[in-house]
Amino acid sequence: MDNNDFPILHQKVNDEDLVYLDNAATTQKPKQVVEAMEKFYYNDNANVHRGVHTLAERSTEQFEAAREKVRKFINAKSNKEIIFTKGTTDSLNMIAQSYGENIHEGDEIVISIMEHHSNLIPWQQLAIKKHATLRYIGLTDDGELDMAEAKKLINDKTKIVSVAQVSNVLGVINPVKKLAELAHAHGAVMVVDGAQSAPHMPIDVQALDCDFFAFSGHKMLSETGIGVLYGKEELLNDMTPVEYGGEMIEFVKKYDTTWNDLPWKFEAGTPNIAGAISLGYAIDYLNEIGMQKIFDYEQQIVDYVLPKLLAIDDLEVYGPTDPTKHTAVISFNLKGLHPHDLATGLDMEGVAVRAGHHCAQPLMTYLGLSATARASFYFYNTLADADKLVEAIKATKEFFKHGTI
Ligand code: C6P
Repeated sequence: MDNNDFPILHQKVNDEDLVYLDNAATTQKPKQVVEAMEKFYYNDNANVHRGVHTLAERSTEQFEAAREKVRKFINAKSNKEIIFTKGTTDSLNMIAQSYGENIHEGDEIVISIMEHHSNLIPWQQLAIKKHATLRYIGLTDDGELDMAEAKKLINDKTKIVSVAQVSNVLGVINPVKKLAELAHAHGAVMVVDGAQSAPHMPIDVQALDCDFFAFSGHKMLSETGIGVLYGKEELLNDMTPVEYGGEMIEFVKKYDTTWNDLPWKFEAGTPNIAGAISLGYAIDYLNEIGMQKIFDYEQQIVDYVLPKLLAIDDLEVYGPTDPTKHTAVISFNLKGLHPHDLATGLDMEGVAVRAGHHCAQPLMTYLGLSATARASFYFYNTLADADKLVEAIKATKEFFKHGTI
């Protein structure tokens, strides 16, 4: 696929052509999104929902049009179900704090051991506060979610199940639709952390039948500081806001306040207007290519690169070994080398990967690791980038063995 819309990718780093493989952390932004932002700021910028002047109307129109684009992108029923947030972290915290009011002593919350801290700490802290129990679904030997264990753990005491659709470490796709069925059979709600799935595959929240879905704009071509919380209208209607201020009110009296309609009830203060509009343009860009096409293309990269990585002596690759079960987020370690040294070695070759615990420390502990290196691809990466990754790992291995490349 074409990467000519991404000027940042066409540069040298450490005298090598840049190969950007840190897309799970954040993606690059195409000219179309950056230029649309420039156009918005140069022509239309004003606060939303407040003014009656022309710029305020233009700004509000574009902001609400972006909401409609998001609605279509995830196939929500209504715009009332699309709340703009700061990102996945903000969305998940909002659910835990607001829907969390329904949790009482003795209730259970089920998550998985592969969760990002953003989909773990909010539930852990809620469980502590409410004297509820937090339970973890473990992994199979092949690094997949252990559905047999999930079936045992989810029971009538379970009130919330919250799992990532794609792991940011193992790259595995989790069967969130099946988990939603299990959750609903026991009267629990299903929360999906879509941070690593929404940018890479078609999302249909009605088909998944999840109750809440969270994702971030910056992992799908848009700006930082903008994200989405989808929630079923009937649930959001019954929930109380966790942030108070402008925008989210209907009427404020001295000693009482009534809330605005959905979705604004959950959008206190001036929102990230340009961010939301930028997300709308990012969605236009992704739709132009097609989400299924993006998913299929990235799977081709996995089919190509995963066996090559698995074939490198002393390289330990985590997550499923079957490429059909692995998305283009691939974590690995070179035996005897700290992942930070590996990532630094790769950077010397122009290959940008992330190294660390990837905000998934309980998973690291579970796997007996302190950290991994991680390559994560997007549609603008190529098979040549995959080759460069493999060559750079081999070169780094040689360098640390012999002190020379
Ligand atoms: N993971 C990564 O390099 P925010 O930071 O709010 O946009 O997204 C949080 C988040 C939640 N869930 C999953 C599965 C994620 O991968 C992330 C972000 C980045 O893996 C930054 S730690």
